[in-house]
Amino acid sequence: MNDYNNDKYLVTAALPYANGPIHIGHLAGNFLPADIFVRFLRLKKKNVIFISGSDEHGVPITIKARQEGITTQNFVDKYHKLNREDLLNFGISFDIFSRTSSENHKKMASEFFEKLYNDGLLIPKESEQYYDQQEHQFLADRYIRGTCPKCGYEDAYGDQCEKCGVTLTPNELINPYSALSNQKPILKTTKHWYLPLGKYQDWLKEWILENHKEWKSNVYGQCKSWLEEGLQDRPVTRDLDWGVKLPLENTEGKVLYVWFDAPIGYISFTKELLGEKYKDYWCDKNTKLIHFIGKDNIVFHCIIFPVMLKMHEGYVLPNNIPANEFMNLEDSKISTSRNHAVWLHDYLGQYPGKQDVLRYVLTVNMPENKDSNFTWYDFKKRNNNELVATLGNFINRVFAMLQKYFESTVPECTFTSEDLGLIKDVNKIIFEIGSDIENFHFKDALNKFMEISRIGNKYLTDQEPWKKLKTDVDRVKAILNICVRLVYKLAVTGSPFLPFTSKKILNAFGANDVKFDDSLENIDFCGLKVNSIGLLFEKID
Ligand code: B3M
Ligand code: ZN
Repeated sequence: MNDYNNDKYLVTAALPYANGPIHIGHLAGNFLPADIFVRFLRLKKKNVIFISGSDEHGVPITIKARQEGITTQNFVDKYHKLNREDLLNFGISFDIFSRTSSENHKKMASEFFEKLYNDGLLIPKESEQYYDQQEHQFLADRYIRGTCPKCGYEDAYGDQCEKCGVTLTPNELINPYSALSNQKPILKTTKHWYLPLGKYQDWLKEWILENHKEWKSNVYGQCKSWLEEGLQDRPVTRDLDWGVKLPLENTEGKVLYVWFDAPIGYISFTKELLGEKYKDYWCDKNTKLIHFIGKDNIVFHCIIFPVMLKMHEGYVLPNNIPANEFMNLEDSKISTSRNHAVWLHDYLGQYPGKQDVLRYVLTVNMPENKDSNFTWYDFKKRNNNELVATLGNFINRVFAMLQKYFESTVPECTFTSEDLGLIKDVNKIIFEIGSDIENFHFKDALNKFMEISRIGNKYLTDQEPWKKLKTDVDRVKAILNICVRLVYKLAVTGSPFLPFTSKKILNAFGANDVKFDDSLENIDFCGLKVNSIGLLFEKID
């Protein structure tokens, strides 16, 4: 057997923070591309698993829980449940969607840290950091406010002044105060463990800049500029009481930094899914590890996590990290705090059963190479002109004629050379759709998919079967036979994008085990009586 047959895909979607509901930006940037890719691989009968879950640690979660007046655990329980349901409702076909507050995860993250520690790879350093005496806790940079040394703005953050944009460190602020208690913080010595990123700089340069030139240009470009600027060592522990406790003596009140434990979630969730067989994926060089993420996560997935994996040894490194840019809403940035977002559960409340419409519009506008924009105007227009008038129209026309002329039974026929030409053209398009998806060009793939329904509509219009019923019924048989094949292929090829619609169509054929690669001339439904499908899409005003 050659290597190709041993290929295994381990696909991950970035773990959403369990601190608010999921919106269209999460779907368009992260979950949809991952889901389309995975569904495609399954159609190609590849060995693939799809992993994600909630990211439940980090300072912001503790602050928000406090604001809501509930325990941090109750807070993440609430959003984990909600987000999981929302994503499953939209057909995101995870093999597992777990969570980082689980004991399984904490154990693996803690052992991961322990191994690096025992191998002497982490660097301990003492430093002075701001401490809030009233709240009894060290303050993350974002929670220290004060006067900007550059422009005098009084409410600058410890990491950046929002007014003049300068980047800061907390001790540069004049008159610092705690955002938790409004009190003046004191400086206190604390010890943390650092990842020696600088030591891996040359290795990273070779691994990414030399060996992964095929990565998307937005990803490659960001890595290049990080690597050219030079990497600083990064602390992977924090003073906090929420997170994965350190497996070391006398470290009470310290936990792993959220960005250290979260990516280990990809491994721990795989283990939760497969038991010891998780090693078949994580520890086998034939595995293609692919991380779907948004652009703000590039450095963590392309630089920090690979360094962690390399230091740990025994695990595969990511093969590709096809990060997306951001999706805006009505021309301005999606913002949870300003409530400027389309939340998935709100959408389903307003448009029940219309998951595929949103999946379609988000994919057509996917921020693959630059930021993109979602508008309700475009949503309605695409629904009405593309899903209803083009795709739905073709499929419903074919089913209606089949019922009217042949009692819903697919007729036997012989093809003309023109028919065979059409079959050849469509096979070519389907092949291209496959390679577009393999190369993460989801928008192109979806546009080509729609092209098939345009071809189908045009074929019907040109052939006018309704005029030939009395004079040349054999011809009508051939036309409908071809159209039925097209409908079936649309259902198969479209299933990664529009899984709900595709399922309705495939049910009409009684088909369940479908393959991407069946070519049009080989699928033959002669004599099959198809069930009715109902209306696939409806106009939205
Ligand atoms: N939770 C950040 C985010 O949602 C973070 C991703 C973790 S992936 C390991 O943007
Ligand atoms: Zn300033």
